[in-house]
Parts: sequence; C-alpha cells; structure tokens
Amino acid sequence: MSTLFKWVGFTASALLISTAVQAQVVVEDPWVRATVPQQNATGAFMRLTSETATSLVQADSPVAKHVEVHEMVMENNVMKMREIPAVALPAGQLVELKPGSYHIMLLDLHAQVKEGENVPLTLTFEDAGGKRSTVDIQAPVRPLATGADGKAQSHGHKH
Ligand SMILES: [Cu+2]
Repeated sequence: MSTLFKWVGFTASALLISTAVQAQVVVEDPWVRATVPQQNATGAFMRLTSETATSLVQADSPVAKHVEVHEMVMENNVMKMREIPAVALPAGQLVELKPGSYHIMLLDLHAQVKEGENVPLTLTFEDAGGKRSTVDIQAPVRPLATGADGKAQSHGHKH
C-alpha cells in the first residue's frame, strides 16, 4: 500500500514539473490535508523553485470560498498563523510550503476534502517588475495525520 502510494505520488510530481516549466516555476509534490466532516478549513503544501526571482502572491481553488497565503509565527510562546501578502522565491532556491511554516490556507470549504481526491489550485506569481503568471496544479489529498515531511505517519517505518 505505501509503496503504491509513493509511486503514484512520484508520477504526479513528474507530470506537474513538465507543465510548470513554461511558467519558470517548478511545483513539486503538492498536497492538501484531508478534513473531517464540518471542518471548514485546511492547508495546501508543496515545494516551489523558480528560475528567476518571483513571489507567490495569490492562490485560488474551486473547493474553497477564500484562499490565503499564510505563515506560522511565534506570538507569546504560541504558534499562530497569519496571512501574508507574498512568499518570496529567490532565483533557483527551493522554498517549501509545509506544516508549521508557509502554507496555502483553504477557508470556507464547500465540501469535505477526502483522501484520494485531487484539489485544483491556481497559483499566481508576480516578478519584481509586476508581471504576473499563473500555474495550475492538481494537489492530491493526503490523510489528516500527514507530517511536515509530507508522508503519512500511519506506519512506523523509519529511513
Ligand atoms: Cu493557515
């Protein structure tokens, strides 16, 4: 089961890389955390690399009414998340959107987000000159227990 899951993930990433190259931003291993019934928000995560300096300024998805770019910060010894205007992508540098750090927040979900589904996301990037470009991706939904490394934590196997 876990081997199959990894292969499916690998194939999806490979496809996404080939479509993203045109926009000069490579999106690797995107995923969205599954929700339970009545939960109205969740996070989307991925790795971004841009050939030239740019910023992730906006994200949209048909599954949520509002989509925001968030970061996690320490405030009075409590981890809190807040909306930020952009995530900077320095040229050629990998930037990770992951639990506990930058993430895309899907708010006011129209329906429960279930494992096995794909969530369409449109990412908008803006370069220093104000020129915008978009990248459309499909982010597979992973179980609630998925950790910061993007892997399900249901099995105890360590590498
Ligand atoms: Cu958030």
